[in-house]
Formats: sequence, structure tokens, C-alpha cells
Amino acid sequence: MRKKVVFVTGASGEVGQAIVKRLAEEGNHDLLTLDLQSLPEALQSLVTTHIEGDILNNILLARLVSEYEIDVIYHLAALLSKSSEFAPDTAHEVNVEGTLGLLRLAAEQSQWRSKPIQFVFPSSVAVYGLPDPESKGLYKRVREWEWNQPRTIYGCNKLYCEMLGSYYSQHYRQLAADQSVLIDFRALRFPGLISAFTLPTGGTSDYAPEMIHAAAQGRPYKCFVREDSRISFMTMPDAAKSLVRLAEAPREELTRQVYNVTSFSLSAAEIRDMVLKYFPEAEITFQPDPKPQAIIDSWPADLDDSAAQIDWGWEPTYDLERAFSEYLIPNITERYAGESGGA
Ligand code: AKB
Repeated sequence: MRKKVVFVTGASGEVGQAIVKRLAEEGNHDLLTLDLQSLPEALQSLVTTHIEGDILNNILLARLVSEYEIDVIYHLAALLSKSSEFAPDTAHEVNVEGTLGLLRLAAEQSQWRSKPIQFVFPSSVAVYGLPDPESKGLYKRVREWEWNQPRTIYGCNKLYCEMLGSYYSQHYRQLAADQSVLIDFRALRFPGLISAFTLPTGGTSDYAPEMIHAAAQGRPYKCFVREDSRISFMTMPDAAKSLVRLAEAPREELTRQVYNVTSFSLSAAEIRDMVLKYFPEAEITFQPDPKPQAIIDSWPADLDDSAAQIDWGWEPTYDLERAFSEYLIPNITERYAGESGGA
């Protein structure tokens, strides 16, 4: 008999590591993980099997279907917004073709069972695109259906994948006589994420975590966006919590397939001020780079996550004060404590 598993792609990435920890804490899942990289040592004992491989490898995916009964897929593998702008074709391949391959896998798996396969997908604030500062000032907390006009290839990829997920779960092969595919697709649009334990690579919102980690290491930081640049953020444990909570929510209570989630909205200057409160010696300067700046300017100042609050009781554990005082500062300080120049 095939082993029943929860399948996590991109497991060695930032959100991947957080979700592996969170699912392992719950203790009732066998985890099958996939990533181009090996899993960090601390996580290896938490998973049943880790496979070092590529989500674009269809032979590998077919082998997984034959060996495992996949119950839930957390598809976290992706190229982030900055990296994607340097290689838009690769971004399309990884972000879109990769997701499509997994939706096909889920569709095939679902034909062998009577229960839907759940497909949980992290989307992003990057799906929004405000055309100018006036609009960003007027539409402060965007709702899911507003301003879906992304400026980046990453935002286009994420928006299209949301649509693919909805199509596969609701209308796949709608003209066929036998529609036996059962996919339960659920997606979250994340703001910028900040982890105490990992640093992001290739995102445009990376200035926030970079500023905090640099201060804790006693390194100067030159921020690549203006002081007044404002978007919303959330801690990494809250990102993992939101994905798991959404996956656990009863289907009949969900009025949407794609939900905004957020915790606090901050300008780059406000992040600097929070950092200075805990690391008064930190050297933070601003040297805006017009290109990433334009991307941040197109993202909304805040996300309206009231649908998530109402439908499945979404509430972040960490508001701004708790995020810094209880999660970021203690963990980051401990992380760099042994390093020269560390706080
Ligand atoms: C990025 O900056 O690309 C990501 C995101 C907001 O999705 N952090």
C-alpha cells in the first residue's frame, strides 16, 4: 500500500522550513519534502523522506505518485520577485510550469480516491499593481479583487497560478462526460515575510529582514528603497500558521479560494526606528535604487484581510510590538550572539 503523506515543495526555502516545523509540531503528518537543496540538518528528523530534486522533473513526480498517496500539497517552491526579473523565462518555468506539473499530479492522484486532494498555494502581494503614488495613497488596504495588475513577472506568475488552481478545482475538463478530478485549491496572498532564523534571497521586500539581521550582526545597512516606502509585513511563524489554518478550515466555510493575510503595515523608516529601538548603534542609511523602488511603489500599503478573519478566523499571533519584542529580537540576537560584532 502506498504511504499517505503531506507533500511540501520548496521545503528548504524560508517558508518551507517554517511549514515543516509547524506541521511536525502538530505531529499527525508523514511529511514528504522536495527541494533542489538538502534539508537543513535540524529539520531532517522531522520528515519521513526528503528528495533532492526539481519540481520540473516530471519523471520524478510520476515516481512520487506511484510510491505515495499524497493527501495535501503545500507548493512553496518559487523564484521570488527580484530574481524573477533577471530571468523572466526561468521564472515562468519554475513558477508556472512547476505549479502546473503539480496540479496535473494532483488531478491524476485524485482519480484514485474519493476524497479531494488539497492544494495549498502561497501567492503574494506582488499580484497587485498600483499605477501611481496617488492610487497607492487612495487605496490603502486593497481587497482581493482590486488592482490585480501586477508589474512583475513574479506577480503575473502568481496571479495566473491562482487562476490555474481555481480552474483545476472547479472547471477542469468541464465538457468531458466524466469529471472525476477532485482538487481542493486554497491560496493565500502573503505580504513581505520576516524570519528570525532565515534570510530571504531574491525578494523585493527583503530590505526589512536584511535591515534587522544586519543590525543584530553589527553590520551597516544601506536600504534600497526610500524611507516613506510602505507595504505590509508578517512574521514567518504567522505565515506558516496561516497556511495550516487555511488548510484546516472546513470547505463549506470558505467563500473564496484566494485570501489576503497580513499583520502590520510599515514604512521603511518605521522599520529603521523599530530596529534602532533595540539596536541603538545600528547604522542604517537609505540609498534608493529606482528599479526595485518602482516595484515596491506598485505594491499596496496594506492588505485587507477581513475575508480571512471572517471565514476562517485568521488572526496573526504577532502584531508589530510582539513581532519585535517576542519573536524577532530575542531569536535574532541569540542567533548572532557568538559572532564577532554581533549584538
Ligand atoms: C518578494 O519580495 O518577492 C516576496 C513577496 C512579497 O512575495 N517577499
